[in-house]
Amino acid sequence: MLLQQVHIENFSELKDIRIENATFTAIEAHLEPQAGEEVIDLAGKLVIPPFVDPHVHLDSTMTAGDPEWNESGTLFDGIRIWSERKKTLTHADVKQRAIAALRLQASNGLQFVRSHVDVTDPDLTALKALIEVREEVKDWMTLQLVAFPQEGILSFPHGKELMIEVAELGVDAIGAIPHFEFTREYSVESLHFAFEVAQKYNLLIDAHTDEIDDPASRGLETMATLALESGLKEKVTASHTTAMGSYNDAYVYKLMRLLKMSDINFVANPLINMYLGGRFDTYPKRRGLTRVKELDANGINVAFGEDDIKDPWYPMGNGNMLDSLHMGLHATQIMGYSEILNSYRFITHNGAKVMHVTDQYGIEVGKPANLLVFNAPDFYTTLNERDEMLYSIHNGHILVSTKPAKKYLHF
Ligand code: 17E
Ligand code: FE2
Repeated sequence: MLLQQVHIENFSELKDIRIENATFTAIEAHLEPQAGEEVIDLAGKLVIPPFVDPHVHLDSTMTAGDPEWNESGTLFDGIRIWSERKKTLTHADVKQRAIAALRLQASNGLQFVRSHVDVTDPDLTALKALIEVREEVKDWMTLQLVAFPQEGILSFPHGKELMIEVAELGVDAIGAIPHFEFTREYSVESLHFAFEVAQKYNLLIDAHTDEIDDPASRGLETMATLALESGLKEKVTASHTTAMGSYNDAYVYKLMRLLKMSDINFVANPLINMYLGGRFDTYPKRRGLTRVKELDANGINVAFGEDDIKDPWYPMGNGNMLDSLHMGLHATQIMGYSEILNSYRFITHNGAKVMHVTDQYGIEVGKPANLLVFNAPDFYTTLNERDEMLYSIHNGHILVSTKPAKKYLHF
């Protein structure tokens, strides 16, 4: 296949891209079509690598309103409502909803997704279903699963045993929820335990960390210290870290040195952080996001996730990473022109780094032929105008194509 005349990642000069045997084989200013080669003339369209969602919950997706809507909009009501819905989960129910959400995500250009899966369930219904889903979708979606102890490791009956059981069942990453544990001591111990399990089973770590507007919630410093001292470093991801939006500047100054030394990744979930955050404030009202701009300026990897698609923690969600990004740029004020132009990295390259898939990711000769084409010349225009995704190409095959709708003005 030959894609003609595209702007790769906003690059002003136009390039042709050749794909053979599921791989990029040439990227040049001009390539002559070969006999029998499929040619797509893209005349000045934007090409970027596929979208990555490094943080979503596919076990709870599409359950919003069942058994009740989260009317308060707090994290804690979300956990309460989900713990009711969890009692009625079946294998088929989880698979059907998860695959529907993944198809929606794929239709919007996602090719890499990391799902947290609640494992505070003695039957592990959701995890067993999602392990099957991971296999069933692998031709069109790279899916990673995180063992997420929603109700705590130390604070849930047999929480530690469950984490070991799921490590043996075959997850990609170990999670934790330090801010939800009963005490600070449990919080610290849960993180030590998560690191021990990850090391023993050679897994990545991705913990919901300090997802609370409480400046005293300091799981992050423990995570970063363990990452540094264990050597797990960039295999570790701190998700949410919204308490950092409430930490004082003197503490963050000190913390930043440790964060840089630790090489850990961050995932912010702008839609959900804005929705759940600040719920106990009157005014001034906090935005509930971590310090994305400052972390990024310090060279620390930050990606954006979608977190929820219609579940007890968020009534909306459509599987489109452009929504997360749009909200994230506003909430963190990363909105200089070149910042907007280059902001696709929060939902592409930075997420690929979180998921440890960079060896198979990016538009370079020799890499798997995965890319998106948008109906605009650059990413600033794409994000602002929500121009159509014309193609999602995966391993050299067209996974999704879109015919732009035509609008008529009758005046
Ligand atoms: N569970 C949790 O603890 N936090 C979240 N943001 C979601 C589930 C979605
Ligand atoms: Fe989450």
